[in-house]
This record gives sequence, C-alpha cells and structure tokens, in this order.
Amino acid sequence: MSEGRLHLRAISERGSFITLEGGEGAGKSTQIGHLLVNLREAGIEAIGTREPGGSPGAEILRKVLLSGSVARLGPAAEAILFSAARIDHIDKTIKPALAAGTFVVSDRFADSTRAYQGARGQLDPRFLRALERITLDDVRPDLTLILDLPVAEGLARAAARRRAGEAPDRFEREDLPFHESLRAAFLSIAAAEPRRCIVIDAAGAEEEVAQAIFEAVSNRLIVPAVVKQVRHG
Ligand code: Z5A
Repeated sequence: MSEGRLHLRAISERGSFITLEGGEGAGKSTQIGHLLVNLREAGIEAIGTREPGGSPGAEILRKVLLSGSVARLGPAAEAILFSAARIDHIDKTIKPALAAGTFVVSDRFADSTRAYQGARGQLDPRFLRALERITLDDVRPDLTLILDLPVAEGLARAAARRRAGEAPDRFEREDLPFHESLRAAFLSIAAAEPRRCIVIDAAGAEEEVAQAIFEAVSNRLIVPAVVKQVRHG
C-alpha cells in the first residue's frame, strides 16, 4: 500500500462484511466489480465472493440448487440446502478473511433466503429466523446494499445477459408475481433494519450506481473508522 492511503486494518483487527442483495438483473455482480476497485484504490484490502457458492464445497451445492432439482422437495428443504452452502462459505471464506482484517463483499447472503424461499409466505418466518440463527452464528453483515429496480427492467437485463441458447435458471423461470414479491421482501427487510441496510436505486447508469454505492460504504463504514482512528491517535 502506498503512503497516504487508509490503513483500516490498524483500526480494527476484523474486516467489514458487506452484502449486495436484490432481484434478478439488479446489477449486483457488475457493482461488486466497481466496489472492489474503489475499496482497493482507497487502500482497503477486499475480496469479492458470492452465494450460493463462495467456497469449494458451497460451489458444488450451487450447481444442485440452481439446477432446480431441490425445488421439488419444497421451500423448507431448499432453504436448508442454501443454509448448508452458507455454513461452508462462512467457515472457509468469510470468517478467515474478516479475521485477517480484509473487507468481504458478497453477492447475496442470508437476506436472499428470507426473500426467495420466504416469498409469498411459503415458510413460517420463525423457521427462517431459527435457520439463520443456527447458520450465521455471529457472522452478520455490517452493511447490506439492496439494489432496487423495477422487476420488468431487471428481468430484461437478465435475459439480455443470457448467452444465445442458454436456458433461464430455476429462479429466472418463476412468474412475474414471484419477482414482485421478491422486490417487496427486500424493501421490507431494508425498512425493518435501517441501521444495516441501505436501498440503492439500481435503475441509473452503471457509473452512477457505482458512485452511490461507494458513497454509502464510505459514509457507513470508512469515514467512521477513519474518525475513530484520528480520535485514538
Ligand atoms: N438464491 C436463493 O433462492 N436463496 C438464497 O439463499 C441465495 C440465492 C443465496 C443465484 O443466481 C440464485 O439463487 C438467485 C437467487 C437464488 N436467483 N436467480 N436467478 P445467480 O448467482 O446465478 O444470479 P443472481 O444473483 O440472481 O444474479 P442476477 O440477478 O442474475 O444478476 P446481477 O448480478 O444482479 O446483475 P449483473 O449480472 O451485474 O447485471 C445483469 C445485466 O445487466 C448484465 O448484462 C449487466 O451488464 C447489465 N447491467 C448491470 N448494471 C446495469 C446498469 N446500471 N444499466 C444497464 N445495464 C446494467
């Protein structure tokens, strides 16, 4: 790291955990690329990861989950398998990186289980809360950015991105009311947990959204850490 850059590891032994959430085609993967560049330019060590997946074991489960074969077993079984993948992701990737003082930026995390498997009231919220408690232990996001976009726009983006001849996956095949219920679920998570979540308007141009995201990360995580560093000499 060059001189004059921030050295946030000096402030806290633990890195910060940021998650990006939202419906189909909201631009999460694109924005994680921008955020990692911006964090690294600010001198902050950061890694990008994703769910389902993010560790060798969880990537194996990703293939099964996105094939749709678990959907036949019902939303409870699906939620349990997403959580099993999450346990491996936390243990093998997230916890070690945070312990090393690295920022971790994940494309989806536990809010996706709440929104997707809990969509349309398919699961008792008490079941989802219990599953989250068992799975996450103490690994909770410091900041969640909810990328919000009209459903039709997100689906059009996802369809345009698909390669010729490539079939939509298990979730892209769901109907419009399902995707509308997802959008509502993410917005209600943000409303219920305003200290953790920030809603980002994802309909703007890529660069505008990237700027809004970096401002949010700076205001919530970086500036307070720098102020703390200055105060403590
Ligand atoms: N799932 C679940 O059910 N339960 C769980 O607990 C978890 C996940 C963790 C993972 O799929 C699926 O698993 C997911 C939920 C479910 N559902 N699906 N499908 P995935 O990992 O394959 O995909 P995804 O997470 O759903 O990603 P996405 O929504 O399809 O895409 P995105 O990452 O949000 O967007 P993108 O790839 O960055 O951008 C999409 C396209 O839009 C692309 O061509 C970009 O160039 C373009 N784009 C991006 N930004 C813009 C702007 N600002 N303007 C115009 N165009 C843009």
